[in-house]
Amino acid sequence: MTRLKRAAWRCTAAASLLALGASASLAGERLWISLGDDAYRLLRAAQPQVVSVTEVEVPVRVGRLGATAQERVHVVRVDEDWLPALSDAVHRDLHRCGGFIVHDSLGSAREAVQQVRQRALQPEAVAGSTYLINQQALVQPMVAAVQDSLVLQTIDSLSAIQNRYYTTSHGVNASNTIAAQWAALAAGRSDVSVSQFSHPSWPQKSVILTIQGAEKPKQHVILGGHLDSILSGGTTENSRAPGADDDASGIASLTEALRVLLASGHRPKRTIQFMAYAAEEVGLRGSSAIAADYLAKSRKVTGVLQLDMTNYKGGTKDIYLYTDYTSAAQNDFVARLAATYLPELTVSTDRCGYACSDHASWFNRGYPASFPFESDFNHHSPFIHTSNDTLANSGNQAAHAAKFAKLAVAFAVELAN
Ligand code: IPO
Ligand code: ZN
Repeated sequence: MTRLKRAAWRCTAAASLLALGASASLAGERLWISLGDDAYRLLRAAQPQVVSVTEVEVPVRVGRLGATAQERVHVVRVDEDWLPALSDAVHRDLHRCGGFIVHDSLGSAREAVQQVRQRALQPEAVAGSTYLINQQALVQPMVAAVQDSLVLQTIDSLSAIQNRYYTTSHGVNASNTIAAQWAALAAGRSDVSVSQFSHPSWPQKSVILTIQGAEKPKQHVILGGHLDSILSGGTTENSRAPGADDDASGIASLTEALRVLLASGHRPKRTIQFMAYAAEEVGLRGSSAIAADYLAKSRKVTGVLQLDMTNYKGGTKDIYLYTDYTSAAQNDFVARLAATYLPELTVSTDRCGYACSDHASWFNRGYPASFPFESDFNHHSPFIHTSNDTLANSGNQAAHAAKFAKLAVAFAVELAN
């Protein structure tokens, strides 16, 4: 990573445009990506030769009353090296999530964005669940058993790793560490298995824990977060990217939900899977590969919950449900879960933009998805993608992330029964 590049990336939009220009010479891998309008206009400003080969209008939901806005999604070919700067510039300068999705080919990119549009236009299909809430006797004690101190421990241990980038040895070890931690929680349960999903074009594996359903094993309830971290400006073997909030917090919330669920001995009707995705920061690549695999195998998915950043309480409310690229009916269910099991908490909504996190990988393929988040868009952790995304900068607490662990266990048990 040249010193010039690092310097350029730390400045204003103009500089990041400059950085985009400057990096054109250093040809990384050429990739097909899809990205939202904001990111596309910024990219074009820096790389006028970049032209979208396909664009679609996607209606996105605003708020919980069904109002919609239009978002234009583009398919372009880019130099892999440009992506971190692009994502940061969109984030910093347009206050939108610099989301982009990496695709295997132009064909799959085109197909994916057409699907996004179709997906957004078709009426909500409620997949196998009536979204009834009737498991109080099971869920109440699990919610009460959630321990903030254990959530804190997981954030502390994961963020102590040098970085969890998808191509570094530390990133590979982080995946193995989470797989071992989850396997230890599942010890003695013959109905529970842990596997690592390999990705051919990079070394970091995704981790999948499966609790086999007792009655409807072919129907899957999926709870996920991403295990990788990134340092904006470019991440190498020795970069320091603690990612305490982005997204050690989400993995910690999931791990505590998993612990109380397994400790209860409960055997769900449907199969429940906990997933720690690789390579989210570089275009939702891990979750895209897994969701594409499920679609190719026509696997039934009853619902998906994404936890990406749960521990920085920047907003006035406790839980923010994001309404774009998520399912209105399932979001309503999640809001009712919070009202039922976490009545002391306040819930609101916001919008985030295209490819904001791994829920988009499932939603864009037609699966119901929800994304409860730590804050409204303008008040999320300002430290993400820096070496300052530490537990200390989240107040050395995990009380906020523990709220999402409780919501996760309620979501898993209610939807799986
Ligand atoms: C992110 C998620 C939601 C919102 I609102 C703002 C920012 C961060 C997400 N894009 C990311 O970088 N995850 O790793
Ligand atoms: Zn991130």
